[in-house]
Amino acid sequence: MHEILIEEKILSRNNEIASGNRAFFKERKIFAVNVVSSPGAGKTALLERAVPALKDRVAIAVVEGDLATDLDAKRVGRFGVPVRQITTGRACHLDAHNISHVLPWVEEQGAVGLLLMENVGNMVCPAEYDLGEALRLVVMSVAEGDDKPLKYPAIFSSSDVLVLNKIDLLGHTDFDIERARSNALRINPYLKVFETSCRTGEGIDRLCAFLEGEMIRAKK
Ligand SMILES: Nc1nc2c(ncn2[C@@H]2O[C@H](COP(=O)(O)OP(=O)(O)OP(=O)(O)O)[C@@H](O)[C@H]2O)c(=O)[nH]1
Ligand SMILES: [Mg+2]
Repeated sequence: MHEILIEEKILSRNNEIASGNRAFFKERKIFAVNVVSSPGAGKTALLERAVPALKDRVAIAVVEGDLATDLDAKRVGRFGVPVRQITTGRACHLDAHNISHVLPWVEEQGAVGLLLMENVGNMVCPAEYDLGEALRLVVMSVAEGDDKPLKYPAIFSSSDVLVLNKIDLLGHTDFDIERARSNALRINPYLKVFETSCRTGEGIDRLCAFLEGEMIRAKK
């Protein structure tokens, strides 16, 4: 009982801070995206594709969340955009408080139009923590099994976009892409679903065009 009350208190405090982050982004016309997935589904690989595709059209900044290391920040930093690493230690997710601490850094980067926030690899905890994002994008790779939306519904029901990644590996797995899509849409019929391969680049243009469209729509 005590545990439930403490958790509710933590989440409601998180929601308050997330509202502040959201107001910060709105005021400055920054489109903030929270990228979530299990470890290794391809969040960083997706940023490595999306950043070069979009960076000449919009000023991008990136926040990388990991338990340890700045390996992902280094990978994305190669594309010449500002990247800030948050190491969470033992915390299995980013929270709104983490993000509130990097807002002054975001401000220092000038007129950022797109803030990409890569969450800690985890299909459970990040679902509960609003960061103040405009859009939540969940990545699921074809190596994980097409039943995952049914088994981890919260991350799918709280997301706006589902990216089915590593489609270049489809022939090597028993993953049924149509079953994955229908399982995800059963949990959340509003999900926009994209198929990508960060290895070959397939599907990246479509996803980036969609993100650009959403950015423009949010500015209006
Ligand atoms: N074949 C194939 N491999 C991919 C694809 N996308 C990512 N990978 C590989 O999958 C591995 C994990 O990718 P990452 O981008 O590091 O995954 P992540 O979700 O950022 O992982 P964490 O940050 O640890 O949670 C790497 O070896 C990538 O090269 C893809 O579309 N196809
Ligand atoms: Mg990563």
